[in-house]
Amino acid sequence: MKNILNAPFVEEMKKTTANMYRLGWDERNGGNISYLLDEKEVAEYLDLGKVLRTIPTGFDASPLIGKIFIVTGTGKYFKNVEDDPETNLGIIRITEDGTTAELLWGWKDGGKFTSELPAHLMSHIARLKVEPRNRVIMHTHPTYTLAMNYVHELDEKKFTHSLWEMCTECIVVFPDGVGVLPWMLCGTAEIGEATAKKMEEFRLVVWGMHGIYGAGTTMDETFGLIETVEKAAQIYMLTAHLPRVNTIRDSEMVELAEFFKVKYRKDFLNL
Ligand code: 2HA
Ligand code: ZN
Repeated sequence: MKNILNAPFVEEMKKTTANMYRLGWDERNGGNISYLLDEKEVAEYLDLGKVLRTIPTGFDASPLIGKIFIVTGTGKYFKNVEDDPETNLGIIRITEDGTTAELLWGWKDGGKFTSELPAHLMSHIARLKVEPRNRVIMHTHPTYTLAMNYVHELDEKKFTHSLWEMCTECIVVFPDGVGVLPWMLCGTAEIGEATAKKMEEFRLVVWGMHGIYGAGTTMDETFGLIETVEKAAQIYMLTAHLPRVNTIRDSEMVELAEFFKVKYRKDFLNL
């Protein structure tokens, strides 16, 4: 059996959480990540017959029965994952009843998965239906994206359009746009269901005045999506109070989308 602390998926979780913490997006216990793993790969590091504990999830995730995820822990700080992954992360498998998680590794202090597990697993279910290669769901509190929530209408067409105007690459990186939810109570099945519904259409979902969710086939893709939104939001916040002299026009966004051959939300442009 290989040492799990050297597993590529543990390394990716360590690097990503450390990076996000350093960017200032994940204060205290803010943010959470879930990553769908390949069973054969996990079996190189763990005895899959050995269950440390079972933890009820409180909701039905039947489409994910048997699936294995590495997940950040509730109350755990991104800041601390790198130095102590076995306390701050856990590897879980969804059992046959669909409502229980078997702990295969981690949370060695008795901890458990993120309070946002409903939003994560429901989003995995939704994304896998439209993109069978989806692996990662990431939630974080990026500073400028959050700031923009307070000064910009929380309307998904207008919000996406403002972001697309801020960087030339935006419409190419997230041509499917950004879904937006109003402020809602977090940690509940309700916000999980609302997020998953948006995830049928979008890989990015803003939680009004809270943060953002991203979905992708790899850690890099998912992080890259959120990073690009955050960069655009930063430019927006640096310029929102100044007279706008220049902008990227809608006709130019069409040129970009067509040149890079991306399927974009035409209805989010004002053509
Ligand atoms: O896990 O970010 O949304 C802490 C949070 C809750
Ligand atoms: Zn949050």
